[in-house]
Amino acid sequence: MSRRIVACALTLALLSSSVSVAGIAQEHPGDQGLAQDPRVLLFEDFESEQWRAHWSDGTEKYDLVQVEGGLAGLALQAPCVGGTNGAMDFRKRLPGQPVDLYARYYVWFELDFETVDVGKFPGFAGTFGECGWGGRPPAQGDRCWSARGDLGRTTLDGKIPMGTYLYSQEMTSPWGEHDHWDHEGSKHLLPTAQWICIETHVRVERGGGALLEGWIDGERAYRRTVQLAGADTYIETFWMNLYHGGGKAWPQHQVMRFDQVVVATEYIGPMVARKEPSADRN
Ligand SMILES: [Ca+2]
Repeated sequence: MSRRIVACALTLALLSSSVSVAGIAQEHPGDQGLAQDPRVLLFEDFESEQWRAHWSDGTEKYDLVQVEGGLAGLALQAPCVGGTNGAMDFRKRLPGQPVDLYARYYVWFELDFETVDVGKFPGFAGTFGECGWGGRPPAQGDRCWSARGDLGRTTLDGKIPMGTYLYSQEMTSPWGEHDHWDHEGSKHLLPTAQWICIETHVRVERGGGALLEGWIDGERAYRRTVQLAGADTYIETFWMNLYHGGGKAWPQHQVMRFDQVVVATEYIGPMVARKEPSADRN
């Protein structure tokens, strides 16, 4: 079989097997018990002061703040300090060299949150300390890659474009590719001052081809096949990364919040409400 036919067959197999189904979260109203689900590799609701022990690295200090408006309890607050670029950088190293994982998290931007440059957002990576981030593109056949989230510049009506920031075998510059979600619509424009559910999926084939998918509030907003890396790569980490630039710094002091972070082997989906006890007790 020619390489081209093999590549087409792989693409078809990837697309046909990605039909959206009800997520794991539907089986766990309020995300209760999700942490114990055998399909879940990481559950982080930031309710424990020991939350850093759930993660593999990173030493920066973050605030935990009390939140409301769909979510309750404590959330992680990432400080975006005007005049600087970074805001969040820690990872979960994933066990067992996985190749097919989903990550879901909730994000909240404060009301007048503004970006004036592109930026990095949470997502999966396989950088192995070698390449695939920070202007270190992979050479042909290298195993390293990253498929983090991508932030675009704030639109005139105050929304923030969501995408994938991709280091792959298909990139054409030393810096990652900004691949905005939902090229033909506007679903990828994230509003401020409300919680939004983001989910991302990476499935890597043995030859290094991959399917990338994304959902916003349970609606599919992104799907792409890509030659992600060389053969025998895998998903090394889930990277909680937040960085403004490019070259320009955060334009003002502002905050972003994260909560209900889940990494699992199946589609997770948005959190569903817990059933209230029946009022009729007769
Ligand atoms: Ca929480």
